[in-house]
Amino acid sequence: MRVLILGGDGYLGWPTAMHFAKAGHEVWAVDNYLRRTMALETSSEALMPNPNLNERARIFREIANLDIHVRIGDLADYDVMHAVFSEAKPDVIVHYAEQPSAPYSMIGRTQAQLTLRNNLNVTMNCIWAALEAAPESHIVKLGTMGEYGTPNIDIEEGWLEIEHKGRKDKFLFPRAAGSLYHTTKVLDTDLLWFYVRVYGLRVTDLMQGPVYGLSTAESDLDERLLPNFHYDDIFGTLVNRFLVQAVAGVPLTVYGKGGQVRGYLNLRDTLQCVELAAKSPPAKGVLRILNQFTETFSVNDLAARVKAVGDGLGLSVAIKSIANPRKEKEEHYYNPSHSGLQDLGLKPHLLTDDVIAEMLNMVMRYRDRIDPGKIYPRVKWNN
Ligand code: USQ
Repeated sequence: MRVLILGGDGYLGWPTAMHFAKAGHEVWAVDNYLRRTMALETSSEALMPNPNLNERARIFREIANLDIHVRIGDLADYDVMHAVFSEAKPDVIVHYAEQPSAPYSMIGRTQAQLTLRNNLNVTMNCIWAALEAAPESHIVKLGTMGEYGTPNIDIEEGWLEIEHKGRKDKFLFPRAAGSLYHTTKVLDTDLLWFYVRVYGLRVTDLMQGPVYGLSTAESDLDERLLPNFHYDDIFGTLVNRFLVQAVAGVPLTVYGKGGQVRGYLNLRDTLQCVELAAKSPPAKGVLRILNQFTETFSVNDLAARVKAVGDGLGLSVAIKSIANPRKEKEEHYYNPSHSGLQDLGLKPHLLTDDVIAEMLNMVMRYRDRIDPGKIYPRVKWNN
C-alpha cells in the first residue's frame, strides 16, 4: 500500500511510519512540528532526545535500509495537503495531525482556538484532498474514546440503535466530551460522517484510549528512533507520567478520588490496530468506527500497579491524591465494547507486571533527564 501519515513526527506518527515501512509499504510522513513547538512553549519537553523527522528518516534508512519520504509542512493549509496527496497518491491516509492534548486546549482562549482551527482544518483538508486527489483512498482517522465521555450506559462501537415511539433507527452513539480537545474529535467525526454520507468517502474512525509505552519493535533497533515520550502534565498520558514519577521519587499524582476509568493500550497495539484497519478498508460510503483499547483501569488501579512493581524494583513509590484540575466524574460506570479490532485479528500486549517493570527500567536509564518541575498540573478546567 501507499501510506500517507499526517502527523508523522508525533508520539504515534513516527512509530507508525517505521512500522508500515518495515511491513513493506511505501510511506510518506508529513508534519509541521506543531507539537514540538507547543512543548517548547509550555516547557514540556520529552524525556529522551528525539532527532527531527528528516534526521529520524535518515537514521532509519541507515539502520533498516528502508525509506520514509518526509515532507515538512502545515496540513491546515490546503495547498500543502493537496500537494502531498498528489505526490503520494495514497491508498491509505493515517490522520494523526491534530493538537493532541486535552490540558493544552484548556489553557485559555488562544489555545482553545488553535486546537479548534488546527484540528478541524486539517480534517477538512484531508477530506477534500481525498475527494479531489485520491477518491478511492481510505482515511484512517484517529479519534478518541473521550468522544463518548463516561455515560451511565454501556458504550457501543460508534453507533446506537434507538427505538423511539415505536420506530427504530441507528445513530452515532451520543457524545459528551470532557475537554475542548476531545470536542474537536467529536466535530471531526461529524464532518467525516457528513462526507461519507453525501460524497461516498471511505473512513475508519478509531476511538482510542490513553496510550502508554516507550518503545516499539522498530525503535528497539536504535535509541535515536524512540517515540517522543512526554511525562509532563500537558502532553504526558497517565501511565507514562506514573512511570516517570515512580522513578523520580515523586508521589503518583492521582487526580481527585481516582475512580476515573478509561480504556488503555500499549503503543505497540496502536500500531497493530492501525495496520489492521488499513488492511481491511470499509466500502465507499461507510463510516466504520472501532473502539481502540485493550483493557480498562481506574487511576487508582494504575497507581497501585505501578507502585507494586516499582517497590519490587526498590523504588519505594508513594501515591498521593491531589485536587483534580479537571472537570470529570471521579466515580462512574464504564463499560465500552471493543470487539471490532479483535475480530480483525488484534493480539493485545497487556499491561502485565513484566511490562511495567520493563518500562520502569527503561525510564531509569534516562533518570538524569527527568525534570520534577514538569509533573504537577498547571492547567485547570474552567479556571
Ligand atoms: N489523571 C490523573 N493524574 C495524572 C494525569 C491524569 O489522575 O497525573 C487522570 C485524568 O484526570 C483522566 C485520566 O487520568 O481521568 C486519563 O488522563 P490522560 O491525561 O492519560 O488522558 P487524556 O487527557 O484524556 O488524553 C489522552 C491523550 C489524548 C487521547 C485520550 C484518550 O492525550 O490524545 O485522546 O488520552 S481518552 O482519555 O480515552 O479520551
